Amino acid sequence: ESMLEWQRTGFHFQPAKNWMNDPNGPLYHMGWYHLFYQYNPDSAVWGNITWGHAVSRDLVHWLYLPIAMVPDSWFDWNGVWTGSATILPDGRIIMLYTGDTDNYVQVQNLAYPANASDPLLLDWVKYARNPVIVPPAGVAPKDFRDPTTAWQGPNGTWRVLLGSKANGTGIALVYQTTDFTSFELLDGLLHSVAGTGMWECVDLYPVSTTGSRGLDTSANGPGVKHVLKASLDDDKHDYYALGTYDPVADKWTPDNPELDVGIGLRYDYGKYYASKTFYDQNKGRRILWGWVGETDSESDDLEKGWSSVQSLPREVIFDNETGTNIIQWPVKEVDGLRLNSTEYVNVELRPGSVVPIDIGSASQLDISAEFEIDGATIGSLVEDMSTEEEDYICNGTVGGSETRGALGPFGVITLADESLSELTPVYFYVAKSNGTVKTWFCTDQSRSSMATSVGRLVYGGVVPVLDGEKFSIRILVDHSIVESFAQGGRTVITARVYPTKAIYGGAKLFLFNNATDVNVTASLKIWEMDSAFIKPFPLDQIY
Ligand code: DQQ
Repeated sequence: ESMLEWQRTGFHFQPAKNWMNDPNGPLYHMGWYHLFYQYNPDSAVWGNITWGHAVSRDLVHWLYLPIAMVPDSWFDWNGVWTGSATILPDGRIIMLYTGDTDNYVQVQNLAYPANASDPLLLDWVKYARNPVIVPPAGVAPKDFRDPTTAWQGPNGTWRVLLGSKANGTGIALVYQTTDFTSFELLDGLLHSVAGTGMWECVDLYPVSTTGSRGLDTSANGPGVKHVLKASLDDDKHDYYALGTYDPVADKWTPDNPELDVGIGLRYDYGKYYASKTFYDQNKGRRILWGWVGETDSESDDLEKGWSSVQSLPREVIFDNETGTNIIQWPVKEVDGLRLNSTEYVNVELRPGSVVPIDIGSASQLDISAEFEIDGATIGSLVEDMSTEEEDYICNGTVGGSETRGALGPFGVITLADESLSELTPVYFYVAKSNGTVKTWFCTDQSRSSMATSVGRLVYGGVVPVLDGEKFSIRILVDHSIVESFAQGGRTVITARVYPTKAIYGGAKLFLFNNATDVNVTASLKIWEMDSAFIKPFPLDQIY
């Protein structure tokens, strides 16, 4: 057993061994959630990409199935790359994926279940006349990939998107089909943003502005906005924007051009990429999966024998309160792993204080915390505050938890050892600028590990805090991953951290307030989390 064994997670999806990257073709079918994923069955580094496959009743406990698709045809000889599922109104399942051909051309292929009445969808058939889409004129053969779930336009035909780039501009091309075997490229583009480079894993889906239910991918009309997401190959982050999709012109227009795709909001300000949503027709919600890679070294991954986890599946809805962002929240089934809880009410955090929260082992937790600054509201704080901190930002090497300002940072210290030689703080920092306040939500990895060659970045993004709201965080701690949601999921940060001492029973939890001018009061509830069952499906006992 590797010394690094403790880094395996308790309730995040990961294969038993070897390399994983993007989530692929998630869907719900006959009582089972299916997750496919980019998987190298031979090694803990990227290569020889197949589609790994696992199923779950509840999105929490998973059973591995045999690999669904391997590179065995000229049209995917160098890899069965990322793709998406579409469930047709008659129940048929369509899988479209990118194949890297024997000649290193990125083409789009069709696959479907050999037996659609098999709840496990064990066998997949690749359409004999693949590919169904090849790079069109003007698109480079290595810049054309990751078909989306299809949606139906008003004329009844189906549309899918593909991502690409043209002279440094990220673009989404729209194809139209009736049968999923022949496709027509529509004129113009769904959307493009200059300077954002190659768009991988684009996603387009409707969200309701009038309710909290998820929408099937073809939904449109009044009370609907569309999220467009692209994974930027150049900076390896997933960016989204809210906008309007015109299904006749096949154009998407951002609500706010200054927050367009790739230059505005991110799904996650930490380690998170190549995400994909699907509509869960079982529970009427839209669920987001994302790939959380490693930030240690490749040799560490080879020693561990595995690399990457999937984020917790998150439900996505439109934020009716701000109107400017989506909300992401772990699916409620995750709450089923909560074991014993401990509650703390009104813990006083004076400027410069660190307060231990004695809950025993802090390596598998669900933490729900609320903070108040001197009992004040955001509105009154702006009035009272004299200092201007318009330059504050937590990102890269700046704005770590030791950077002190009038109203921040304050928050939770996760995965710390007793002496605080290792620690991963998750916190707010309230900065006044031009008569308004900007609240930053941050995770500081700079002191998270005594190990060498691990990532030490500070992650952060701005989070909307409305007048009258407290500052709230939910943090899921799972050995080597800290997934944090601010203000009910308006801003999210996922960190991979590799402590050497803050492991198992050596992992502790603290609260801290490093603001210079204010007292902060914290109330929190902490659950110890059970591990999920993630193991092979006992196929031999059934078939
Ligand atoms: N990963 C796949 C590609 C996709 C990239 C290859 C994103 O299809 O563009 O493993 O991580």
